[in-house]
Amino acid sequence: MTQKNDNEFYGNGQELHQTSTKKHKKLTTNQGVGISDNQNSLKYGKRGPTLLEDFILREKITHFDHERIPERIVHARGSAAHGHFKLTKSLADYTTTKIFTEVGTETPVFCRISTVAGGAGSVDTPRDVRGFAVKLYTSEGNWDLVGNNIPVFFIQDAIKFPDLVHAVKMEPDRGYPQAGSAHDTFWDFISLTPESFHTIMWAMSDRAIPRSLRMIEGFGIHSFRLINAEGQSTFVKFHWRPKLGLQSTVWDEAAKLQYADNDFLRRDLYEAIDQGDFPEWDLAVQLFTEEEAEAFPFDHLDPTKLIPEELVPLKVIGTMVLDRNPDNFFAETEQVAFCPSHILPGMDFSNDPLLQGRLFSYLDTQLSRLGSPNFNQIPINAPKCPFSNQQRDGHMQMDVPKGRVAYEPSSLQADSPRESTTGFKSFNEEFNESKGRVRPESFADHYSQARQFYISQTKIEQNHIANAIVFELSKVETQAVRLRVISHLMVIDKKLANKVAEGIGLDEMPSAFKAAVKPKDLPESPALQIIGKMKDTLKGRTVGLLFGEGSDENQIKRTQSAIKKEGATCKLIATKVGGAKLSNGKKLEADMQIDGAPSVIFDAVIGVLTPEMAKKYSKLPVINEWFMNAYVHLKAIGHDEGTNMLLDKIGIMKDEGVNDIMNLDAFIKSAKTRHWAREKQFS
Ligand code: HDE
Repeated sequence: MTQKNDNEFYGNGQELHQTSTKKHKKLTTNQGVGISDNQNSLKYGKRGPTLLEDFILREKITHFDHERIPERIVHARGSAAHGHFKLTKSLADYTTTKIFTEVGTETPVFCRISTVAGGAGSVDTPRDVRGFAVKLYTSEGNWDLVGNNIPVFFIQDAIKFPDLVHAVKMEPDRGYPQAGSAHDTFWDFISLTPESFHTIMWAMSDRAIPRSLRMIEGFGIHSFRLINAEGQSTFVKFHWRPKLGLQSTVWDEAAKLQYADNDFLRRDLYEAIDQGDFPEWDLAVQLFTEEEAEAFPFDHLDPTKLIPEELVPLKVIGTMVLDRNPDNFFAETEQVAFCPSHILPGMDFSNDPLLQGRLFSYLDTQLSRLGSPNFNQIPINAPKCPFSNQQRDGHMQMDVPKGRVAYEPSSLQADSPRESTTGFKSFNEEFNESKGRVRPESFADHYSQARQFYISQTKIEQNHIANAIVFELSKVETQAVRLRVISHLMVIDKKLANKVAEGIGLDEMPSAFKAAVKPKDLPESPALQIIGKMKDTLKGRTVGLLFGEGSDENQIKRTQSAIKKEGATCKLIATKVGGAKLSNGKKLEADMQIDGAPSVIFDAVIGVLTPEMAKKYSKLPVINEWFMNAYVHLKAIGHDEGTNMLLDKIGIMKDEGVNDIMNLDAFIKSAKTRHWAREKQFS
């Protein structure tokens, strides 16, 4: 009996894909040798041992064994997309860089958005800062703007970064918690690091639990320099502003999303782009001179400080659109190598000591992660403009340089690369300083902006911040750490400190931390809110519509098309994915089965149910929970007559967020926002 007959005999599946009529590419080894059997290894006898000679098996298994590369030490979990950036306003007075002077030019980009603390396989929705890294493949080389969704950072000096990261990552003895800051080592470090408290306010706000990666801001954090044709420097801070506005989840929703869908944010980004709903961000700059900076009530080189928009307004200069999903997650999203040191002629760094440390770290990290100084040759990292120099060889060299000259200066080869007058030039900064391990006094005020952030929030957001700190400290087991945190909060805002103390059941307040510099009362800055930046739109959002046996097709279709008209998606949900028979006898398929589609994954929910089905469903916990969670998470609920009975039975109170879908306009209006007033019932 031949081997082919054996395969047929055992029915191992080979015959299934051989029946396909499509013309396939030939399956080969990595050496291009055709493979005739990819189902059975080479054996001595039918039931005998596998032979070492089986080069096909060995090649396949060896490659598989080496498929993983070290994940990023931070920002390991990320999602990315391709797109482009288009300049709308020239900054020619400030810089020579073409990306900021050639209005209308479309520059390809690759943008990766990540969590910080968790591993590559961790969930999408823990409370965490999000990385917002953009690689712009400009005509003058690659520019990487490697930022976060929060405009400030936890520490002032790069030398503290490994400690911060070790503190937030899972604790080294027990290996948990994964991807979360609610544990002793993080808060121990934070409570001993006063400079971190401004960023803590942001990290405890709803910015750290976004609804969608399409609805977050991005910040370059540090000041950079723009250099014009005369060699003059202007400082610049970069901001990405989402066209969809800001939107976050509420904490209970974020926690429940972890079991509902580990990949919630990744899926949301992928599906939006896949269906042509391309996310866009405006790029805005804050420009200021050295002299202006000297008059600020803080040091702009301190990365724990931001420049309020009220002090230096934002100027929108262009737009980024993400319009193409990666073809391959590993080749692109995993292998993309961002480095803040990748800047262009006409730009330069500032002396922010955190930025200065990053300029070393990222190149070093790429060498260990990607394993070779030739990581720039991987397609996702390669510039899209010509590049050439005399660097040679190394692991995985893809290039085949020609000629005998691999040095510079040289005279033997006319076309060998030379220096150019348009190449990168550093800003000519003068120093008259002495060497030392020092921190400037101008970095010493750690609380004024933390307070400014807190008082600028709406009452709702202030409550969320207090609740988040209570949650985190309740997970901290060491009382001394909790007390130390509260002693810092007392410097920021006494009411906040009292609220947190009450939330964790503290009988006696600790004394306030002795701040090195007495905090100033800075004016409120509404631009720091999320609620104020929510857009009154349904665009980019998803509504879940529950139907069942006997539901009215007209009602479903009418509702679906009204939602679609708003630029939102409507997903049909039923108790069986095969759907249900409608009142007109037609079968309607569901997009999702209710067990796999809890209401946390939707922005609003609707029920179209007959009174009989409503009665039956009111006994099902999964359906009760569907509507109740939507209500608790402050989402709009739309109902017909049948569903109305169900809502009454479950005990959902009617408010302006609960609407009869006979009046679809009212439902749509209510679905564009969250119904914050409900929170009072739960506090
Ligand atoms: Fe990073 N950071 N970082 N970071 N960072 C990395 O580089 C580092 C900091 C940020 O999607 C690493 O390729 C140091 C601030 C993003 O691939 C590593 C310091 C900001 C990403 C590294 C900081 C960031 C990283 C790990 C303090 C916001 C993900 C893997 C001096 C402005 C990029 C890698 C991506 C990744 C070092 C602080 C943003 C180890 C030493 C501040 C968005 O090199």
